[in-house]
Amino acid sequence: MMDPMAWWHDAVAYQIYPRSFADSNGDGIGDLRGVLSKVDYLAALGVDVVWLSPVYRSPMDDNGYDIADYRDVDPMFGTLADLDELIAALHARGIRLVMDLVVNHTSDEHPWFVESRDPASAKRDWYIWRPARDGFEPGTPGAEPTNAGSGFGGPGWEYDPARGEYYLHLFTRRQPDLNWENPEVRAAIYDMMRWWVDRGVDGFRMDVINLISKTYPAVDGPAGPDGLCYDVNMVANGPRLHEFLAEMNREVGITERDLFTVGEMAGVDAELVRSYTAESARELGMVITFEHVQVDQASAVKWDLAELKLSKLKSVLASYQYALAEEGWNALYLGNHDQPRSVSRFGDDSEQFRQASAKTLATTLHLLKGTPFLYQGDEIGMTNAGFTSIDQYDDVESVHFYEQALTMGLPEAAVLFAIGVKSRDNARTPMCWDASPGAGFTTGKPWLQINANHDRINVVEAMSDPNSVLQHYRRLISMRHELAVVRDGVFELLLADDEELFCFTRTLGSERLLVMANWSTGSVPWPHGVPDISGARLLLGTHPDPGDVLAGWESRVYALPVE
Ligand code: TEU
Ligand code: CA
Repeated sequence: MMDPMAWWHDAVAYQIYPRSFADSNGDGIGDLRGVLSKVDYLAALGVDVVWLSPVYRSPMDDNGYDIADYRDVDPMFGTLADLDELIAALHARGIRLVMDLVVNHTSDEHPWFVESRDPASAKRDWYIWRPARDGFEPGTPGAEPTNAGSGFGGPGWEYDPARGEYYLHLFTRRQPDLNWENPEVRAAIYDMMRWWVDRGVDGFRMDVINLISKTYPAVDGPAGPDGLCYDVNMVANGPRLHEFLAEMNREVGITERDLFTVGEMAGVDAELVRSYTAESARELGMVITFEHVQVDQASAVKWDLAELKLSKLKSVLASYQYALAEEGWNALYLGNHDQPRSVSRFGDDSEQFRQASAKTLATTLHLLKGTPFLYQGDEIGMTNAGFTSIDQYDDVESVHFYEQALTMGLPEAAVLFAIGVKSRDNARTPMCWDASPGAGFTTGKPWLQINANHDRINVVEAMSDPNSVLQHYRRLISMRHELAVVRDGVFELLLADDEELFCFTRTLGSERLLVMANWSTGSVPWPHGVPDISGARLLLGTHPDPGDVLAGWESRVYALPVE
């Protein structure tokens, strides 16, 4: 059944990183019973969908993005029965559950991979195996089949003595890439997806899904300083990607069963996203893209910091709004478990501006066309971790980078600074529920240090303040539910070159919204070049008594009078 008014067009999704959300048994690690204890909180916030980051059985080399059993819950998080209970508890509150689907790769402990290491086994072609480079002794330096780098640094190939060949791993060496060219692999994955849908899940967030069909692995790519090629475009969006996505949709019944799908895709632009999300393609519902979270880096390397230019960010976001205006759909986000905290990165996390900037970021994002994704903790304006020593970090990406950078002779202070700004651990510190020593997250020792500011920035505090970031999010979420113009209105960017103001309109028939957001700390006089607001109604604002100047980090949403 094709639905031009898909149910997720006025939905807001909330991402839970279970390890850091709520710990029910005091072992310092969040778990499913912890999530269960917070379903009323989610219902009160008003979100429609929960995306649960992986809870499958895993050796946790990449915090669960390395799966050893797709059909079981890791004991660290609980049991399948707990998950069934969570699905029921969410459904009882009208909230859908979307599972993280990590099928570009498995864990090296997955039985498929264990079997595949035997060249005589039936699963020998389930992963991407290649012999050593011509003229090289297998397992010696430089013998890797190509110079493909892993997403977390170092070679993307690992030699396996048992097999006498190399396997491809675009992430850690404990995350071997599945061979999607093999129809048996695809059938096994679709079967597993149907199993989850039959269990009651409402859709999937698909990890690095544009890597399943690879343009590679045949040749060397342009090499960086370490001789390796890290360019995702060398591997992403392979020739069979449309075919695989359409097949998955058909075989799992994604469109028929009205399932929510969001594919994560690095290395795409707005035109490509339209091709994957157009209804007629019957592939995906929407795509998590990366261009807008790369505007503050100076090269393809995320640690290579650059100043954020608002005009650049606006032009990227607007390019998706325009390209997907007629067909296709946007996933909207400023933060997740892979990105720093949005208020520290795009806003201003100082005492003076933290709340206003968190609200203004939210206003801007939630008034765009698409499905907003709210990452746990952003609704209370949680900040970056503020770690200063490598010992405080856990993330495999940060730790790898630290080791590599020091080996290459970079000064430690600069390396720690870049990690402080960009580490994924910034967003992975425990959710702050209250001001107690364990932040209401745990009664034990948390797996990652709790933010020092949790005495001020926590849910209890946010609940008691009618002007909190949390209350602002509740209003934004209900606006999306109530106003068709928020869901369907045509987007138009105003003042594209302005480096302080983010302004746009949304228009649907005779309804028109004007969003005025000051993304700077300074006061900005009301600009020329925006529609006249005499007779307009202020629907939402961050500041009391709005005047003809936009205060630092002030934002407003107006309903313009009908002509
Ligand atoms: O992330 C994919 C991805 O592109 C990451 O490499 C991302 O660019 C990086 O984390 C930014 O620093 C997905 C998951 O979201 C991530 O948590 C996993 O580690 C990765 O896939 C491998 O499964
Ligand atoms: Ca626990």
